[in-house]
Amino acid sequence: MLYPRENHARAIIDLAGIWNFKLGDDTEPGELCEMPGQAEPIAVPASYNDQKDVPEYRNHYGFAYYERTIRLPRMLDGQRLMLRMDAVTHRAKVYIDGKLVTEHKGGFLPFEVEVTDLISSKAEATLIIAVDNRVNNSTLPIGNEDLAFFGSDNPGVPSVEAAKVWRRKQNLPGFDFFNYAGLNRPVRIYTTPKSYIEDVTIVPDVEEAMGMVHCEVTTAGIASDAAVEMEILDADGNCVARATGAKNTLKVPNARLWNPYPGEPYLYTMRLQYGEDVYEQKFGIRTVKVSGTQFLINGKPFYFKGFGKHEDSAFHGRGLDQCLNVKDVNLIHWLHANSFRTSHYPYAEEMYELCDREGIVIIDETPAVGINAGGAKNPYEYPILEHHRQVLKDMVDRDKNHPSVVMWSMGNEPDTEHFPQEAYDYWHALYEYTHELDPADRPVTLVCCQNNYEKDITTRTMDVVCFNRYYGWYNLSGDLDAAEYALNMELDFWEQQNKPVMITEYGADAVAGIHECVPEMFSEEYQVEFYKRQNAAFDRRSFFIGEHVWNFADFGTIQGVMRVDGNKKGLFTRERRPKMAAHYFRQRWGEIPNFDYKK
Ligand code: GCB
Repeated sequence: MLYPRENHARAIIDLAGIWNFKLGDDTEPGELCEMPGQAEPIAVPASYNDQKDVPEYRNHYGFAYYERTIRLPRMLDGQRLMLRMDAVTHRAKVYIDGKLVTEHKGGFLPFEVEVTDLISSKAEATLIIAVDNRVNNSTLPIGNEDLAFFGSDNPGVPSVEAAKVWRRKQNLPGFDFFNYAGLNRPVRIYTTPKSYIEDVTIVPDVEEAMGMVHCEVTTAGIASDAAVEMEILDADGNCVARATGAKNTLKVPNARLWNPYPGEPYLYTMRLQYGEDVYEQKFGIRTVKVSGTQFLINGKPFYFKGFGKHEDSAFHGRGLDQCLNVKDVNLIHWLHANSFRTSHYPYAEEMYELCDREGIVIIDETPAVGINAGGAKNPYEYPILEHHRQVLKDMVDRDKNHPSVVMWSMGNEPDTEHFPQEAYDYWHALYEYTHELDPADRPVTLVCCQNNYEKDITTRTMDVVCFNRYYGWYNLSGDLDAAEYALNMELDFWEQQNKPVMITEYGADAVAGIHECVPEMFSEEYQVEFYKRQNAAFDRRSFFIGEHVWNFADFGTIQGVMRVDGNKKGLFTRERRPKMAAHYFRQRWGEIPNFDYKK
């Protein structure tokens, strides 16, 4: 799906601002809808949970209703009008003047609906978006349905069955990030001419010094004889290649490649014209390939230095915060990092554009987290496959043109140990599907859970072995000697698989300000020591292609005995103050080049 852009053929009306808001309950709104009672103000885009300090907002369960008036200028008459919602978490029902016009499941990818006939003839219309924040065994991410955490044999504590009646209804996330919900990303109306460019797919390749840019455009709307015109502009706006027709391979002599920073992340622009419509898409010329135990970008072995992140901040929750994104990108440069994973869901499109421009490499992940009941049951019996396929398709469709995206992660920490064959069947079908979906055929992976890696028959078959490990934290807690021993043993196992291997999570909670002479858990010193020991094991191994720390910054989670004011494994605090470990990695990563580190 194309990102909305304004130019002399297209306009955007951004619906950001203060909307009317009202919490509902778990009653499903029908074909018709009106605001359920006295509304309160709410900022869009942002999560609603932290905008008012009451438990009802923070711990809501079910629908919440957003409302505003849309006013359209007459100068847009004759244009096609699209209402686009970039992310409504987790499920949306959209009403115009009280009538249902579309619905959507999945909280991290965009959807849109044509509204030309619904609002263009009127001066104004009322938009209501009903947002459902419930997670369960059929959503991604997964929510726990059986209240298993709460039932027990203790006197006074209700059994699981009794708890279902007695406790208030609530979300029980099967994932370790706060279940922020609402209109988390922009809601916009954009226009196109009635005959319009629907999609563009750009697949770059390089032959000798020649950029070979395969470009395919789909058009739609009122039938037109107009031909698609393609032009590639360099960064100074000069046309370096042009072609006519909906599908072409354009040649760019002496192509300047997109390289991760501090290399040059050079961007070209594909300028498309179709009748009255115009669309411009930036892209980079670069190649990505797995070969033996190496991950090659532009033919050179790349070493991933970075982290898993979250979209998470005070007040905004998971809401788009452009200022924070710029700040984070600058902190990534400050650390001499070169990459991150969009743990555990696709991020806002604006972040990918920043990373294209700033030369930061992305592993793009779906929200498939929590497909794991720790062996208590077979999670592959959950009714999620169809939705998972849809999410993969929508993510690849949305992000396929970004040079920053170098690999797809189909999901995080599924059960691959207790149901090994079921896991293999489920993930392998998706692995093949993802390869089919991506016209550029990027590497595909899943991120493996701390488990008995000898029983897991899935991870070893991915293009890159990605694994999350917490030796010295969740197991072998506090014992860094034992942690080092276990990690080395495991790395020896992975070496036999003859694949590129990277760690996608490792880390220790550190509460900023806790210092100790003898490093113990939760101190900043322990966090540094933990990383020093484990990094030494990585440095010794040539098949090991990257280290992604967990996490870039501290982040909000559900409350519980494992969390003191959220997850504290960040290199930075939630406010982006560096811990000792940030300084340690800044030094370390400053000495590790992007390419040829393991020559
Ligand atoms: C994990 C998860 C991540 C958690 C992390 C932790 O394995 O992938 O979502 O936040 O561990 O800190 O427990």
